[in-house]
Amino acid sequence: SLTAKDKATVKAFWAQVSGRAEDIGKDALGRMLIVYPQTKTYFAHWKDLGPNSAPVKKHGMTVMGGVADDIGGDALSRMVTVYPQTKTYFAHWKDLRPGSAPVMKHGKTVMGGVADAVSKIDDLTGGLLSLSELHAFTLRVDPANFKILAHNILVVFAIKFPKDFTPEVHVSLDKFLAALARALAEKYR
Ligand code: ZNH
Repeated sequence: SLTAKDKATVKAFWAQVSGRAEDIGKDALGRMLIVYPQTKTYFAHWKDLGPNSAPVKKHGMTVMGGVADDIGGDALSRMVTVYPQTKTYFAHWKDLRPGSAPVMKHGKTVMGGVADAVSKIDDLTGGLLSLSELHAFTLRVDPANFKILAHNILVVFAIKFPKDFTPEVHVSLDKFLAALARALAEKYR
């Protein structure tokens, strides 16, 4: 089960990867407005367009939040491609190719669920009961698929964050995603 050290490692990794995307977004937006002043016209309704102003930081975070969401889209794209049996659950979508709009959108939803789970790491079973209920009774997803998705999320982390995804982080995230899968499977029994 997840040790205190695993929990700390998962939280730190999460803070780093999500936080770093946001930092990059803030800096990039601040720079754009200075180096290409014509871009300011779109943001004329903001009171302060300085590189460290609140609206610039906030919108930079929004922009890069979208990039962080790509992790989920990439993981889901990979899952339906590498494990085609997982496609059956998404047969109602028109386009299941890697990177397609519905796949990327749902990847974002799933990563929202994972982010929520990080915040509930001390009580995953209790925290995710209604999501488990949804998967068990409404969506009827075979819980074996939770492991497959977890594997794909790990692969995408390894690709996107090769430096931060050390073997130690790998172990803790693997345990966390397994615990998340068990929590999602709770209502199946
Ligand atoms: Zn899931 C949905 C999460 C896994 C399938 N999901 C969903 C949602 C969420 C989630 C949040 C939304 C809900 C509402 O709406 O309310 N998932 C999740 C998570 C995980 C998962 C966190 C792990 C990690 N899923 C999964 C899998 C599968 C699935 C593995 C299969 C394969 N989901 C699903 C579906 C849905 C969902 C089918 C529905 C979609 C639509 O809408 O169409």
